[in-house]
Amino acid sequence: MKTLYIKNANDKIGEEIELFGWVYRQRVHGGVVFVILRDSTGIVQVSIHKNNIDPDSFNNAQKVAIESSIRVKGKVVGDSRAPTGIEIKCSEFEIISLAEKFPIQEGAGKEFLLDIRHLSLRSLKLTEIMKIKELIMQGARGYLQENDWHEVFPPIITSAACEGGTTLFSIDYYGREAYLSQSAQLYLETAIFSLEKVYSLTPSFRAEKSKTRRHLSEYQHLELEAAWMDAEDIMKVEEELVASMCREISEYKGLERFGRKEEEMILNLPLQRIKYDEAIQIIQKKGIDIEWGSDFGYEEEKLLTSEFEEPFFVYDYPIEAKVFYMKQNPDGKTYACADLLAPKGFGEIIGGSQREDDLKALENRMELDGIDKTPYQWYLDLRRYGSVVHSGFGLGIERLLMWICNLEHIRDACLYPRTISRVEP
Ligand code: NSS
Repeated sequence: MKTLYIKNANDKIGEEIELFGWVYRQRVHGGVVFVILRDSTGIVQVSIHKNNIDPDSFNNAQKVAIESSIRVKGKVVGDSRAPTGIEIKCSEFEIISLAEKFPIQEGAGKEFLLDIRHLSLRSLKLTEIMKIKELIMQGARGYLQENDWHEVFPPIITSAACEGGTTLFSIDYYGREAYLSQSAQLYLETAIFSLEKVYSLTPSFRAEKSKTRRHLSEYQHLELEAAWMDAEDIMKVEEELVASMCREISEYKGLERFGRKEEEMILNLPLQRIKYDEAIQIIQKKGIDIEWGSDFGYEEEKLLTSEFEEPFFVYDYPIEAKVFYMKQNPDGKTYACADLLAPKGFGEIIGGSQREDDLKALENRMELDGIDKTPYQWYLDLRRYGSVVHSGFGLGIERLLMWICNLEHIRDACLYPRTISRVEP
């Protein structure tokens, strides 16, 4: 049915073409109707002249409502006044489905737009964001393939918490309690004994009580886990992966609408690294009373990251700030872990660490943290049968996208944001 997309119309100047799409704008100007046609690849102006077209087509164009689906035929001409520099001089205008009055008007409120996300996601802004999301994943997959990472598909329904009990969603699993996955990490750790370098892209679920501009209850989680890599090795992987994702979109024209320049998406490796101790000092100097030992909240990260222009690592967090599975440093106070933080207030996009590979040390840490070992027997087995130095990390795709597209709120980084106050549509 459809053989040509709007983006290809640019190469067809002087030719007669047929396009299918939706009415983005329509205005009548004397004997001419101007319709801005939209499809997945962009917009183009179509002019319908009363004197050059059959009366039915002209009537259709006159009455067509925004978001109606249409078919147009016409000659492509260059026109510097048109939004994209070309115009279709229409010879046929067919309404495929006449839309009712579209409920979204200029100046519509944010909550209303979320209530009708199924319609508001047609906006040019959200369309670009979704394309950029797809492109950064292409960049990631390119890197992962080139470097021999294996994709695996871990379960979403789980029996053991990865990131602590406070953000777990529990479900009734045939009368037993099970959980929605917070992270695939523990399962990925099991897979490194056969595949060595593995990754997965899965939804992760967090029953986040905090209502900030960067917390979702469901998000896309890209996680990597590798045998024979220590904390230092995995930081290199993290920065190379993020650099590949950014490079993939650096030349993408759609970035401009978010105020991003191509060169900002070319990261200078190695990325800067600061120790947790130094990060604490920076935050304290800015007047926040934070003690050594706390993890950074939204406000602290905002202050800290406002000092930086590019993503940077904060490493060696105190044990009390992080999670039981991490490898303890010889100082006995910190973990061999690192978070990657996006600059200018955006904050954490990656959490990663070397893992505790010693059975006794891991059991000891779980006891100290008051964690019941029963549901983790399979996880502990990994330290019983051929344990190996290994590391991994998780990258929140929407967090990265939020930084890349300069988004005010993380909800615009997903099709249907799930937050503490929203599960519809
Ligand atoms: O909790 S993390 O810091 N780490 C983990 O889940 C590890 N088990 C991952 C691993 O090593 N395989 O989450 C990782 C990232 C974090 O840096 C954010 O970018 C993102 O996941 N994240 C979120 N994004 C959106 N909304 C929420 N609530 C959220 N929580 C974490």
